[in-house]
Amino acid sequence: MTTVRHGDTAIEVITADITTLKVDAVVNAANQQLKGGGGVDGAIHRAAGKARLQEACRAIGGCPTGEARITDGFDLPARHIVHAVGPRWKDGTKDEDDLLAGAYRHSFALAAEHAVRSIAFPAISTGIYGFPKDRAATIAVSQCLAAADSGKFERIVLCCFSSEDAEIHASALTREATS
Ligand code: AR6
Repeated sequence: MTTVRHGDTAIEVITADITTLKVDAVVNAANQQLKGGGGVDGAIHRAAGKARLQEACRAIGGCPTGEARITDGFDLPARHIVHAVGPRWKDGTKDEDDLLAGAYRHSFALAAEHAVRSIAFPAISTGIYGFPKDRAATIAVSQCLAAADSGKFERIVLCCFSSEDAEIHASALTREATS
């Protein structure tokens, strides 16, 4: 685990299954339809309880790429799920960077509105959506540092699913936090 303190916020990089984390909110790498899918989305839907989470998502209706929506956490240890829709990677000229930054920024804004003090993110867009991992990690870390500057969060967790991903995020975090 790598932890960097930034103001009053601890930013951590860990390797874990995000569905097990005891934080106020976990972020889901969702799709525009909020319908559930594979990857971390499937894991979150299974662990939260498919029927109730799907019903809550259906009531919301959908979410544009680069934004986020919030539901209850249902059977998760987390109180809330923030459903963030990252971009599909195309060639880097289709606004992918800004859309990914937007997914993080909207997630933090929604979380703050719901008095969330601790929040965990998966590496949005870097699985099925194919966003290059280093580039995505730099964007994720920049948004975490900006959110830490707001003073609204005690703990921000970048929850990686492999030690290789954790190394990528840890080096982005130490680099960006000291630059
Ligand atoms: N805990 C933490 N991270 C995980 C977990 C888990 N349980 N499972 C996977 N990851 P992906 P995307 C990591 O593909 O690229 C879905 O079908 C995974 O290793 O889940 O944003 C949605 O419905 C990777 O690092 O999300 C969308 O259609 C990261 O989570 C689409 O996939 C994100 O990979 C979204 O694709």
